[in-house]
Amino acid sequence: MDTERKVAAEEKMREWCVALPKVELHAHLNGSVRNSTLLELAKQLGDKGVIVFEDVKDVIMKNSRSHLECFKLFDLFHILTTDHDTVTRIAKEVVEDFAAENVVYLEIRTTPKNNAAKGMTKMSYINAVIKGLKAVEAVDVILFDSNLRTNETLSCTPMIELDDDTKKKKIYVGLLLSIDRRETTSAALDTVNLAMEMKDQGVIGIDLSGNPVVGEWETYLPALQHAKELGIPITIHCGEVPNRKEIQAVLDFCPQRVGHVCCLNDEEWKQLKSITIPVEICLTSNVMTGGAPSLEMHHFADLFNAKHPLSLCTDDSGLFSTSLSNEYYLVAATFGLSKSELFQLAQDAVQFVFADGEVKKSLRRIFKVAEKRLM
Ligand code: 6MZ
Repeated sequence: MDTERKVAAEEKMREWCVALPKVELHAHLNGSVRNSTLLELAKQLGDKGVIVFEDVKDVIMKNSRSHLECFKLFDLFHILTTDHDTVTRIAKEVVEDFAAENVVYLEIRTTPKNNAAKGMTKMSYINAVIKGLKAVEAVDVILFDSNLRTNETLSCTPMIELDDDTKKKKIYVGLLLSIDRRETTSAALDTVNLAMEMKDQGVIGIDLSGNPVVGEWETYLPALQHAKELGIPITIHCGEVPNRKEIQAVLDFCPQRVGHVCCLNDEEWKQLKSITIPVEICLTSNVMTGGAPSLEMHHFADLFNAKHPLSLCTDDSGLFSTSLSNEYYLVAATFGLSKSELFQLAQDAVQFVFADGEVKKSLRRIFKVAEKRLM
C-alpha cells in the first residue's frame, strides 16, 4: 500500500474507533482534565502569584511521563483544581469529552479531598463532582445508585435509545471513590463510609490508587474489608511495580476488578487467570510510566489470547494525551485485531461494569443497534 492510501486507511480506522460505543471503567478525574483547562487554571494562579506559570506550563505540555513525574504532576493538578467550582467544572468537561467520543458508560474515579483552607470536606468535594455531572448539557447524563439500580436521569429527558438519531445521546455515569495510598487507615475508612452514605447519589464503588511505591497494604486492608462487608464493589491498582507481597495480597483479597497488572510473575499470572478477575487495561499509561516495555510487548496480548476478561481504559487521558478511541485504535494497529474483535472487546466490557442488570440491558441494546451500523 502506498503511503497516501495507508494514511487514509489509518484515518478511517481511527474514525471507526470513535464511532464504536465504548465502556470506560478506569479513568481518574484529575488525570482526565483537558490541557487547555489546566493551562487556563495555571495562568489564573500564576497571575495571583501562587505559582510560576512559565515553569508549570512546560510541565503540563511535556509528553514523557515517568511514574515519579506523574505523581509530582498530580500534586500540581490538585493545587490547580481543588476548589469547589473548579472541581465542578472539570467533572463536567471530563464527562463531555468522554461522551463526545461515544463512551456510553463511564465509571469515573476520584479521591475525595479535605481542604480546610477552601472549606472543603470529602463530602462537599464529591457533591461538587456531582454538580458537574448535572451541569452537562450536550448529552443526557444518567447517574445510578449503588444499589445498582438506575437512579435518576440528571437532565430532564426520559430514558432514550441511541437507535433514533433525532434523540439526544446518553451516557451512564457512576462514581468510584478512590483511597489514596498516602492515606491513613482512618482516612481510608472515612472514604468507604462516605461511599456508603452517598450510594443513592451516584457513588457505586471503591478504588485503591496512588503512588505505588508509597504505603502499605495493611493500612488500607481494614477499609477494603469494610467495603467488602458492606457489599460495595471494589477495584484495586495491582502490580504497577513488582511488589510481590502486595500483588499476592490483592489476588487473595479477590476484588471485583483489578487495574494495570504490569509486574506479575508466572505464579501470579496463573492465579489471576484461574480466578478470572477482570482486568482494566491501560496501554498508553503503562508504556509511558514504564510498567510495560513497549506497546508490542504489553501483557494485553497474553491476556487477550488467553480469553481473560478485560476492558480497555485510558487511566489518565489528559496526563497521557490519549482517549478511549485511541486505545482501541492502538490495539488494532499493534496487535492486528479486526473490527469484529474490537467490537466484541468493547461489548464484552459491559459484563464488568459495577452497574446493575437494567443498565447492562440498556447497554447491550446500544451495542446491538451499533452493530448494524458499524459491522
Ligand atoms: C496509581 C493513579 C494513577 O483522584 O485526584 N492515579 N494511581 N496509578 C496511576 N497510574 C499512572 N493515575 C492516577 O485523580 C488523580 C489521582 O488518581 C490516582 C493518584 O492518586 C492521583 O493523585 P483524582 O481525581
